[in-house]
Amino acid sequence: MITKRANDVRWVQIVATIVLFLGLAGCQGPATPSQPPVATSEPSVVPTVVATAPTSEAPGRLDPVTIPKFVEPLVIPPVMPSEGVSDWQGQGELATEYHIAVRQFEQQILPSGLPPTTVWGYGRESDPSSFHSPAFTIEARRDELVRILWLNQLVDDPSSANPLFLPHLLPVDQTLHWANPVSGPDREGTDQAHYLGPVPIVSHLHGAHVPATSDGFPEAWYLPAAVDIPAGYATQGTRYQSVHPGPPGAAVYEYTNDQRATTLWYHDHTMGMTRLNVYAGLAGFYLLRDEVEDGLDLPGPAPRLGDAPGTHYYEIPLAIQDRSFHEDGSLFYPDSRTFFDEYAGPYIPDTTVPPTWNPEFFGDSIMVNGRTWPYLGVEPRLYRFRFLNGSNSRFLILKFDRPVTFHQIGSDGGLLPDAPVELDQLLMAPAERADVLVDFSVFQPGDQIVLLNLGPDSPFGGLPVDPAEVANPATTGQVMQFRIVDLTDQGNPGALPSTLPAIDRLQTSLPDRDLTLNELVYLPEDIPVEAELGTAADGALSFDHAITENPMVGDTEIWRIINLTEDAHPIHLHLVQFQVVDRTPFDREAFQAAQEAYLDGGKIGPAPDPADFATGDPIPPNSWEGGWKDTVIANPDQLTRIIARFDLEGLYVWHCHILEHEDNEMMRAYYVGPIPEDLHFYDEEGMH
Ligand SMILES: [Cu+2]
Repeated sequence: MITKRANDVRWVQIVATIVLFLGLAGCQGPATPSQPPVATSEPSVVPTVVATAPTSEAPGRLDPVTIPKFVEPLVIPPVMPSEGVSDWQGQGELATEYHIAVRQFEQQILPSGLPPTTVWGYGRESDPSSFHSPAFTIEARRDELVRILWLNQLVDDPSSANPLFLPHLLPVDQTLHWANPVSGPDREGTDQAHYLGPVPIVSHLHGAHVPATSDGFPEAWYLPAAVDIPAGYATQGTRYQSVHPGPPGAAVYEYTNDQRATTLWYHDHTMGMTRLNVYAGLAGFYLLRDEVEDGLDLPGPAPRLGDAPGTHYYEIPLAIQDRSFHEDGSLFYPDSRTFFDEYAGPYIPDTTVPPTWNPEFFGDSIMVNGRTWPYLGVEPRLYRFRFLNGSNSRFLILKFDRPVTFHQIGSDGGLLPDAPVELDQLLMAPAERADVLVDFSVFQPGDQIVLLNLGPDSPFGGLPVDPAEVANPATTGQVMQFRIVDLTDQGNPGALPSTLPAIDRLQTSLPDRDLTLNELVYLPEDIPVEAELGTAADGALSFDHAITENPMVGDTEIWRIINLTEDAHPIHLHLVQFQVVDRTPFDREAFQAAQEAYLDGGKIGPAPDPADFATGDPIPPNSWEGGWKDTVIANPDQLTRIIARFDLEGLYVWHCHILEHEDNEMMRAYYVGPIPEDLHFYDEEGMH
C-alpha cells in the first residue's frame, strides 16, 4: 500500500520537474561571481497533475563530455541567517539560534540551457530563498553557544498544515543495517525493493567538539512531521535525542564551539543512508573563527550577512563533489549492484550481497559549490580558499595547470603549526579540508588557470597514482577555472603569514589501541559485500557488536589503524581533533595469518602485535598533516597511528568517510567514560 502511494508521488514530481524545466530554461545565474546565488528554491508544491502510469524506462545518462565547462560563475554561499540570541523559551542558556530545515527544491547545477536538478538542501525555515546545496555557510565564533533547530521538511509543501512526505530521490537499499522505519528501527531488512517511504535525517557537524547529545548519532534520526506516515512506522531512531523539546520532525542541538578556529562542515549522518542523503545535497560549511586567526592579516572578506550586492570576496569556500546526471537533469546514482560489477544476484537474503548498494561510487562530473565546472573571476592578488572534498568515494589531487602553488595554512582542525606549507598539489580524501592561500599576482587580466584533478576515477590506493587510473582529463580531471580580471582596491589584501602558532604534541603512556580495517567478500564470487572496522584481538566487527573502544574521560590514546584492505580509507573520529603520529609499512598477509591463527586458536595470550610485522621504519606525517586532524588517510599496507585526547563523556562513532563504506558497516560506536549498563547493541541477545 505504501509502495503504491509513494510511487504516485514520485511520478507527479517527475512531471513537476519537467514543467519547472520548461519554465526555467532561460534563467540566468548570478552576473558576477561574488553575488549571492539567485534563489531558485521555492518549495516545490506538487501540482494537481494527473499522473499517468509510470513507465519502467529511466531517462538516459547525461554524457559529461557534452556539459559545457567554465560557462557558469561559481556560487559563493552566503551566510546562513540566524534567529538571533534566544534562551529557547526560557528553558536554556542564551545561544545564537538557527532554525534550519531540510527541503527538496530545484537547483541549476548544470549550465543554463540544461535542465535544473532536483536536490535536497538546508536553509532557514522562514526564508525559502535561503535554500541551496551546498547550504549557506554558518559563521560562528569560538566559545559562542550555537543552538540549531534541525527540521526534517522532506514533504510536498512545508507551509501546509497537512504535508505529505516525499520519498527519497535515490534508491535506498533496505537490506543494509539502516535507519529502517519499516521493520526496524535501525535493523537490517530483507526486502530487495527500494524503500519509498518517508525519509529519515540526522545532522552532524563534522569536526566539532560537541557533547554527545548534539553529535548527530546515526541512530538519532527522525522522520518529517507528515500526516501520511504509514501506521506502524518508527518516526525516530533508537537513539533520538534533543537538547530541548522541539516540534515534531525536528531535533534541537547545541554547539559549544570550544575549539580552535577552523573549517567545519555539516552534513547528514543517517544510519545506512548517509551516502544517499549527502549525494542528494545535504552538506554545508560551518566556519569557526577566533582571535588568533583574526590577528593573521589573511585576505578577505568572506561573505557576511547584509553584504551589498556586488561585494567582492577574497576568502571563498570551495566544496568539491562528484556527481552524475540523467539527461533530464536529475541526479544519477546506481540503482543496482550490477552497476558496480555486473553481479546480478542472488542477493540478500539468499546470499550476503546487497541488491542495490555499491561498494564505491565515482560520479562522472565535478561540481563546485553546487555547479558543474564553474569559473571564478579572480584579481591578480592573494586569495584564501577553504577546500572541502565533499565527495562520497573520490579522493582528489588538486593541481593548477599553470605554475602557481598552494600555501596551506590550515587543515581539518585549524591552523597548521609553525609556518604555512607550500605545495604544488593537494591530496584530499573525502571529508578532508585544506585552508590555503593562492597568490594570483603574477598573472595578467585575461589569463586563465584551470584547477585540475589528478586523483583516480577509482578507489585510491596511496601515492603515486597509477597513470592508468588518473581522472579523465576531459571531465573529472578538471575542477574549475580561474579567470584573471582587473585589480580593484576592495577588501583586505592580506599577506602570507611567515609564522603560525606552535602546537603542543600530545603524549601518552597508555598502550596503542590496535584497530583493523577489513573488507568482507562473498566467497563463491569473491566480490566485496561490506567493509568493517575491528580490533587486532577480535577481528572484524559489525556496528552492532558491543563497544570495544572505551577510553575514560581525559585519556589520551594512540590508535594504531591496521589496514587489511587493498585501498586507502579516510578514517574519521567524532568528538576529537587528533594528531597524526606516523605510518609504518607492514606485511599485511603475514599479520592476517597470525591474527587468524590467534582467533581460531581461541585467543590464547596477547593478540598479534602489528609492530612485529613492520617492513620498514615509521614514516612521519606529511608536511600538510602536522596540525590537528579529524580525518586521516589510512593507506593500504601501512599502520597509521593517530593520537587524541577524549575529554567528553558519551557515545560517539568513528568510521570510514567513504560514504558507501560508512553506510555498510565501516563504522563503530565508541564510548568515552564508563559504559552505562543500559547501553546495548543488537548483538547482545537482541537487545538495543
Ligand atoms: Cu573505507
